[in-house]
Amino acid sequence: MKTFLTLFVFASFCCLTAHAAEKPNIVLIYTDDVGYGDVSCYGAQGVETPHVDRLAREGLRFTDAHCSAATCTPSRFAMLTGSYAFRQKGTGILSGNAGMIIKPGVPTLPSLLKQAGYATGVVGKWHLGLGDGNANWNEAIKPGPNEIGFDYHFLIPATGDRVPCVYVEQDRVVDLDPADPIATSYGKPIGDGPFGTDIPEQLKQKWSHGHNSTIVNGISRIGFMTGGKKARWIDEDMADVISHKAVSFIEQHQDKPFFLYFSTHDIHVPRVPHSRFVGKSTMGLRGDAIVQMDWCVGELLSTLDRLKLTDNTLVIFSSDNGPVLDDGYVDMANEKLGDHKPAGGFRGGKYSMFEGGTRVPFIVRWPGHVNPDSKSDALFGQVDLPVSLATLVGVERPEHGLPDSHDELDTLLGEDSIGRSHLVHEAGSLALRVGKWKFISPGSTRENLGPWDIVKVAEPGLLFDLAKDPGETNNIAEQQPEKVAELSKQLAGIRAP
Ligand code: NG6
Ligand code: CA
Repeated sequence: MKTFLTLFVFASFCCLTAHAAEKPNIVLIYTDDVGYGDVSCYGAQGVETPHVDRLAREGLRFTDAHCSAATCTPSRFAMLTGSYAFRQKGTGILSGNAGMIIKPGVPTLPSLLKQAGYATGVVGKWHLGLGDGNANWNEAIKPGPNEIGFDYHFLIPATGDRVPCVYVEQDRVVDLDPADPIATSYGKPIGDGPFGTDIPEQLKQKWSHGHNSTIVNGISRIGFMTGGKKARWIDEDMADVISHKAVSFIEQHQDKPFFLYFSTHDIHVPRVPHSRFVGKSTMGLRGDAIVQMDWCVGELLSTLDRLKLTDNTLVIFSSDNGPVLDDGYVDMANEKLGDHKPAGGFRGGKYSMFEGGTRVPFIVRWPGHVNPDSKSDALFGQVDLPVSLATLVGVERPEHGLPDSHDELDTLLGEDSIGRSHLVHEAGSLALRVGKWKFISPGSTRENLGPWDIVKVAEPGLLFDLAKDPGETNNIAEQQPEKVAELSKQLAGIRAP
């Protein structure tokens, strides 16, 4: 009996300590349009990213991890809901006045962590819509992040290049003067102008395609807005503003487990870094924006160090889609590229079904739990984060929701070198990865990094053996009709509700 009791006490103690260790703080750093090759630890040329490199040196660097889609909105939707975006209509790139596409009540990454007692916050780019589809920017804008599991938010509502160019904190536009109300339009022009179309030569940064409507801070945007003059952001200060908010969130919640989803504006267009970063790369503004993004990472890491939270914080670094060069502004991204390979040598980038569209940097640091300076070639999808992190913190997968999120906690921590057996990539149509095989379904996709060429994908689709041909240069669909049929059938099965 005594031995049994001793064993019981010992076992309870072990469980308790193990349990405590399973509730690290979680900081998810999600960058925008950062390609596989855009940070030094993945081979960048012409720019240095010491803070991201520190994460890799102290953690696990994935070589085959993917965002869900080759654009922002569907990738973020999948990462937060554990559901591929193709399952829900209206999850493509959203306008700045779209309603929120994650329905309150659906289990999400933050709602699962909240169940485990986490304080949850999102700071930075949102682009999942706000309000009911007819947002009044002059009142509380609901539903928003707080209705789907976040306790706190400070947001760039859509993107840096879309109106409204204001921050939203806890459902309200920051610094809004009620005497100067905000209106937005994505159809008919509103406001007196001049617009980007009228005075392209007088703009701080000229537009190359789209982005020619309301001018804010000397830069014309997608969409029209009036009012909110005092509330409008200054692009050059954006990295400082959001890093400061993220640091405050960490400081305020240092005594309990917290989850911070820090979503940078960098390196999305318009690329207008603060003057202290200008010229800090050899690649012009796109490279300088990478330096600024890395600085933001450094701000968070040094805050964790200062508060002695580094050892008990799981940090994840990744990106929402592959790289792009000319994405609508004349910022010389192509001209100043030099030898740098934004997609790390993979084919395509943002908007593409080829690997460059979704294969992104993905780094996990958790001292004492993830081996430092290690590498994983396992197949991992960001769509797995909700269920994997729920498992980590001891929350069971709910009965409904998260249909595509697998428990890949062991992969995330570097214990499983294979990872997912299959993974879907979205970019208009769909692609399927199964082991070394990559099948791209018929449709069309983009080639190059802007300006683009369109590649028509004829029946029965494209097939690549990524083990032999990581650059997807040799389509072997004709030589392997059975494999194509098998993968096409498997994709149809996944696609079915
Ligand atoms: C495109 C924009 C592009 C970018 C993208 C969204 C034009 C011509 N292009 O429609 O600049 O804003 O949408 O990027 O307007 S994402 O990273 O948020 O998905
Ligand atoms: Ca993006």
